[in-house]
Amino acid sequence: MHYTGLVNRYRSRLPFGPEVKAVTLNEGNTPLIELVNIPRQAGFEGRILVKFEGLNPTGSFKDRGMTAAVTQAVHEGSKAIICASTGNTSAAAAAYAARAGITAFVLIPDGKIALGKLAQAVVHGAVVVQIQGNFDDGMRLVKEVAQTAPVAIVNSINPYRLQGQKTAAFEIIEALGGQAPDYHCLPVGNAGNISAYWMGYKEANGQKSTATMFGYSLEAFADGKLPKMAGYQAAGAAPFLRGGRVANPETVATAIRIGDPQSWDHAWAAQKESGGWFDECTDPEILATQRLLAETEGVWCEPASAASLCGALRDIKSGKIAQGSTVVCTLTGNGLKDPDIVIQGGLKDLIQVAAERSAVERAILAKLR
Ligand code: AN7
Repeated sequence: MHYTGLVNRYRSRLPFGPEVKAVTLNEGNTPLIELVNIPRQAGFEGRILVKFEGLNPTGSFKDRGMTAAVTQAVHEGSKAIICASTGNTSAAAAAYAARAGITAFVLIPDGKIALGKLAQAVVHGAVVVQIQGNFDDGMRLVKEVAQTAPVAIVNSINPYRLQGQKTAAFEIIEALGGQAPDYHCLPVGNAGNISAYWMGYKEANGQKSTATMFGYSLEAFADGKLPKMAGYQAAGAAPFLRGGRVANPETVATAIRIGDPQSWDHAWAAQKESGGWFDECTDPEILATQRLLAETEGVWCEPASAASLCGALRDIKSGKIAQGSTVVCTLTGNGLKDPDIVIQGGLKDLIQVAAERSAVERAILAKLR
């Protein structure tokens, strides 16, 4: 079967009738990769698996929501979409608008967006509006402008976004053979994704479908077990830890540099209903985890994404996450989007030598273990 994206694959679980034509780049169907080295090093006897959303068409989980939001916008006859973004939403909006032949307006914070993401908005032909403010300012402006301008908002306050994003939970259940994990760990910024996953897990749990998708029936997932949802924020942008809006969010993980999450209530509900929690990770912890994952497992995610594994490993160490359990961490975006952050960390294994055999041999022998 040729895979044609998540709207077609999960149409019966999405608010799209058979007549609605999907705007798709074949997003979704991302790998759930079991970590082999990190759990052993951490003395963890359970399983840690990463849902690598960085392998979506534009390199982040935003494609899941964007295929749904743009499909609906085009179905309704919209000629333009608009979003505020820390970079990934704008990249996805730009690509799906290009696909649909409509215009994307993207409001991005001045200077605080990874270069790869800015390039994506540009290359896909979006109208880029750089505002002298942060994401929260952009979000406020988008809501105001959309009251009068003929543009469809494709931020996650658009309910179709979370509908698309919930499909990641379905895929995880299928990949685990009809079961949810014990814990699901995510980075939290605007808080849409954690809300969407919780919705997906609950729907898969409650709904008895006879549809068989790629070998596993979601019907098998009827044992009532739902994961505990753990949301991790960057310490400088952690409104869920502070109990309210953070005025000047600051973090190296620019994707989650957000102080006023739009899905505040949904995310709290996910945390409370699932028996999960919120916690925070410092910038050095986030960057160290990004490196650890890349160096020991071969998986390169962007800094914001590393917050999920960072928090999970800390909670495994403390015993908050029980030994022997199955833990899924969503890696929301691809490391290639933000190479600067790695280069800034130093080129510790870059050796400069003369272009001579003996010099290269010496350099190699000195490094062989
Ligand atoms: C890599 O692109 O908000 O908690 O404007 O890009 O659902 O907001 C990005 C968010 C995590 C947080 N990881 O997800 C945007 C934007 C990455 C992200 C998040 C984002 P939410």
